[in-house]
Amino acid sequence: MSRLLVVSNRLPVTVGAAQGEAIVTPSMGGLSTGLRGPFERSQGLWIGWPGDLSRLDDAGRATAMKELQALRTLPVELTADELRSYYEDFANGVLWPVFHYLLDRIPLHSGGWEMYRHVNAKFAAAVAAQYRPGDTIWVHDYQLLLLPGMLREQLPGARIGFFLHIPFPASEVFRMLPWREDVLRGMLGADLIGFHTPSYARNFASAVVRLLGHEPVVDELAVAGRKVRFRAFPMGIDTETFTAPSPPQLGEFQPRPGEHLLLGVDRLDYTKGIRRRLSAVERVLTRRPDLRGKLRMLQIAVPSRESVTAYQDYRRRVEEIVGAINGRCSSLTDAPPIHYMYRGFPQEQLISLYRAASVMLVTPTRDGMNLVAKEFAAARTDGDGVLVLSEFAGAAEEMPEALHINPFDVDGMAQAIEQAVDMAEGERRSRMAGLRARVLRFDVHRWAEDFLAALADAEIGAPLEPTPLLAVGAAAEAARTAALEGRRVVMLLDYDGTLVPIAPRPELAAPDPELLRLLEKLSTKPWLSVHVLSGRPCPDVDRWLGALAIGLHAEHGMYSRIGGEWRARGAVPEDLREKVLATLERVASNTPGSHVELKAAGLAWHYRLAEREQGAHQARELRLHLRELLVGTPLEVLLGDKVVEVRPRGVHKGLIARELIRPGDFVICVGDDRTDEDLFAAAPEGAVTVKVGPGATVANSRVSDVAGTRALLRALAETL
Ligand code: ADQ
Repeated sequence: MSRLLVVSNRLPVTVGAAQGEAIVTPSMGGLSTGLRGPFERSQGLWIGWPGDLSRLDDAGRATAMKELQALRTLPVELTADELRSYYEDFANGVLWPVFHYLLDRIPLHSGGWEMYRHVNAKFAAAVAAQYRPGDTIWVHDYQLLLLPGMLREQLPGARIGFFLHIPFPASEVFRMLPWREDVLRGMLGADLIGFHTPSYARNFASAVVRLLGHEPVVDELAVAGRKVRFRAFPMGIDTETFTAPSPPQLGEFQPRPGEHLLLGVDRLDYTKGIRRRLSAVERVLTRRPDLRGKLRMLQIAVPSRESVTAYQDYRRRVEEIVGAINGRCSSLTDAPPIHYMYRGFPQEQLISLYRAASVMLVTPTRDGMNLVAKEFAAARTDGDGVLVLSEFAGAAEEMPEALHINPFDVDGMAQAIEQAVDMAEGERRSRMAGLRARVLRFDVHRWAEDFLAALADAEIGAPLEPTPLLAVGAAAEAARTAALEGRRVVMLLDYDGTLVPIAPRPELAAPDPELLRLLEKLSTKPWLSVHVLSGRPCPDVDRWLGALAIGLHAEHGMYSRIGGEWRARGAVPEDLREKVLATLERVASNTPGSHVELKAAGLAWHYRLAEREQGAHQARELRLHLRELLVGTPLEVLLGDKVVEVRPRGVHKGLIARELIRPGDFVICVGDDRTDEDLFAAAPEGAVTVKVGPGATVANSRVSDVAGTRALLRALAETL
């Protein structure tokens, strides 16, 4: 089994000091519980920040390090400056609010980016130093978004997974981030990217296509010749802990007969919707005098990020609202309805409270998943209790039996609380049964196994055998030898992107004098047969290259001119042409920046200048629509680089190549896009096939751009 290297901002340990002695205790969060199995089985290593060790003296430090090592954890120590800038200012001050849609919380001067990058690089160095070939690296969360990309550079062949524990926002929101492209590139260093819900995965795909132009196919992206998969892996909880029987530890919170306990359990965070929740409870008390004295709300808030100003402010405002509501709703006969506690609770007490509550209120304005909702359901071994759940928590997508609320609609939330309190036992039990079945089945162990299994299946990082660069001199020499042996040398060349650079508008890609001179010179060699195979219509090819004595092929081979007149291989029947044209024109008018091209034998819709996501989306829809329209006709749909084409079936560059090549020929094929792959596939054994630019290919060599093709032409022109 592959050794697991887990990387997270924080190590799952607490380093304390008692009587000058360092004590390291494992802290059992959801993540470490879920990973325990694979971590132990693979003798893994956990890399992360151990907390502040500055209070320890030298001896204490040495003990702490030894204990950390015994737990197979590797500390990445951070200075106070690094921590403040990377963790507080950037991760929690900028990324956290943006990813939770809280745009008004983004500071005017968002500092910390440089330090964020620096600390991510520090983590990368720590991981790279531990890495052994065959290891599996699993990076966690928004503090380390750049880490997968940095690791990919240092360890091209490593198996890297990344999981985001918070939402991935809509691309409209994500693109407000000034460092958005760097963040995406960082994430794309992974082989597998996991999110809590399918909608976060969709948001991510949309950001990638809009900002970087990589078009996803279902759950996969092609990035610099690598495959990156992305999909939802909804995180679960350790159900065993929450279902185990335990004696109630409720003290004065034991509900009296006829009393309803409403419960809120959160990290004190402004995304958790605590203030609106409390207002909703007040509204219930005002609207329903019959519930006064029978409704108690217990709000537990565990301290979090206390050194961040926004959290200090939020705490003050929560405490103010608790005071205000209690002031308004208490009387000599009725105790204050809201009990608020600002501290962490031992898990057994939390479980007792989950079991005693009539209604659990989980009302975040945004939450990646929210495990409290799942813990509540798991703890209800009695099958009773009602969950009121925000539709903006990731958990809502998996928990349809909860009462869903919009946390911004305080009135609606109050109605849901009333509905929960009044709900008949039968309905409560049937809803809870549905919730529990799913929570118990998809627990945190299953989550970790599913992710790691998908990561084990992923095609690893860098392509194992990258296409080698073309050795121009050797290729020219091989051609010369073949010619001396009396063999014919056949060159099949694509035009746009191969002989000339891609131009923003098709009419701007005319050949330059150097290219014409080279082709001219090659055309005079008796042992050489040169052909240009283009996707362009005849008039373009004829106007630009018609004066040369070489073979010309337009519209991917629909038209050919070999030493005489242009000859057609087929045409689109008139009635179909009209139908297809109407469809393409409708799409073009709905997609600014795109246009329809009428070719002699086909029709094409180009979208290179359209907004990327819309272009890609329309291309997908158009392809599906056209395929349906063209079933049973002699036409087919062809996808090129930012173009969708309709043309007679079966005519492609590969077909032309097979017509042109005779046994014994020495063949050279050069091309840059998808249609040229047919050409490469048709080339005989021993041929020199050259892909221009990046991307997957069946060609046996590669040049990086048009200059590479020109170098080959020059070498051949000069060789003989
Ligand atoms: P959090 O924002 O911390 O996690 P959540 O998923 O609810 O949110 O997890 C909170 C955990 O803290 C729960 O296990 C809960 O029991 C515990 N807890 C809360 N209040 C407590 C208290 N007073 N005392 C003791 N324990 C308390 C982030 C994301 C979430 C995502 C998780 C996991 O923000 O959306 O679900 O990571 O990926």
